[in-house]
Amino acid sequence: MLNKLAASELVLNEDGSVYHLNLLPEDIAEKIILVGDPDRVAKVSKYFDKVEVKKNKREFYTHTGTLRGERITVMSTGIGTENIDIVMNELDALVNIDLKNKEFKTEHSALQLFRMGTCGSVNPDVQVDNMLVTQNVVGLDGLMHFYQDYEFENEFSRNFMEKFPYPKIKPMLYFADWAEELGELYKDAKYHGNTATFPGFYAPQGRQLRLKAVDDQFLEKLNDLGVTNFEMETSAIYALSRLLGHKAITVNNVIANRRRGEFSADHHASEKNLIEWVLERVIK
Ligand code: R1P
Ligand code: URA
Repeated sequence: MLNKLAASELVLNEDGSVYHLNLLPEDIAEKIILVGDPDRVAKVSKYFDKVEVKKNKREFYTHTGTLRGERITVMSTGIGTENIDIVMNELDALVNIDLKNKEFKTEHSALQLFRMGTCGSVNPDVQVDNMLVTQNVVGLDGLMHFYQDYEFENEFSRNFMEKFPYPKIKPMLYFADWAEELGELYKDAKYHGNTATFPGFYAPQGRQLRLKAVDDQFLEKLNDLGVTNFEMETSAIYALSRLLGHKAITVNNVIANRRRGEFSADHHASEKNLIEWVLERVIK
């Protein structure tokens, strides 16, 4: 068969599970909550009616069960878009590739992916401990430069590209094309914003401990370009979802307001609020 994948391309474990996620097709639901922190997985699944699957490898922890009678999965991605490359390709392989024969399935299955994360705001008026849904996202990491066929433009992206002041970085732009279908999850969020995804937490997000960042005005310039907040995964989740035919949305809890120098007074309570807020709206 022309589309049969070699052993080196789609790598499987001895039990037939996908290499990094350590999962079999029956281990995941169609609705998947993605969190960065592996410790957040059990904090989410404790709300499930029951948990049927608990598997992990490296930073990828997965629990699958039911919530109000509906099947649901929660999985940790760890930090960064390079992990999202693995998560998205292996999740897609679980539903769209016949793992035994290593052939593409003829019928496509679409997953619904909900990133439930944390972020910092670059807009002084975007307050900590509130939910922010990402409408547009700009990727300032390099991941999507390695994939073919990805071009996207809208008003936000045209303005961003025209005025972006750092010529050595080539931003990639994406958007959520189903956010409004989501009803309450979209409507009830306090903020709907433009997110920037960075390949680091310190200088890439303008933080300066003992090392200087390239530009002291970094946060202000991003905000002037229409960016509301930043974190480290959404650009890859949105872009690879569009290419692979899945639906993805990010809801981030704002835990830092960088322009005011504020951090959530109790980020554990804030995380609990995020989990309950998202679960109430993902499954009614
Ligand atoms: C950095 O502290 C991490 O927190 C944010 C960033 O995207 C990065 O992964 O998200 P999570 O809270 O989901 O991990
Ligand atoms: N996550 C980030 O990546 N940055 C922040 O400032 C807060 C959470």
